[in-house]
Amino acid sequence: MSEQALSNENIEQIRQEFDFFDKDGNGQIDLVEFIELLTVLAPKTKASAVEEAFRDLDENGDGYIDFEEFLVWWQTCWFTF
Ligand SMILES: [Ca+2]
Ligand SMILES: [Ca+2]
Repeated sequence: MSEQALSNENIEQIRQEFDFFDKDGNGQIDLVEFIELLTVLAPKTKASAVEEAFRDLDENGDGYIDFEEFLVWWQTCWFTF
């Protein structure tokens, strides 16, 4: 997807973050896991904003964030919170 913008090391690092927040290890971050993630990354984020961000992230609308969706978000959006 955006491999030219990220080195393999960066992707590896993001993968580790993803795995860390994917508590049950099913390869997807659900809303509960996402809330925990945001609580760490952006403690002041409001619950309503978290849910909105989750919907933004979940591009294919299946109710889970997979690694591809996470990667896009990591590069573009998370620091705007
Ligand atoms: Ca999970
Ligand atoms: Ca999804």
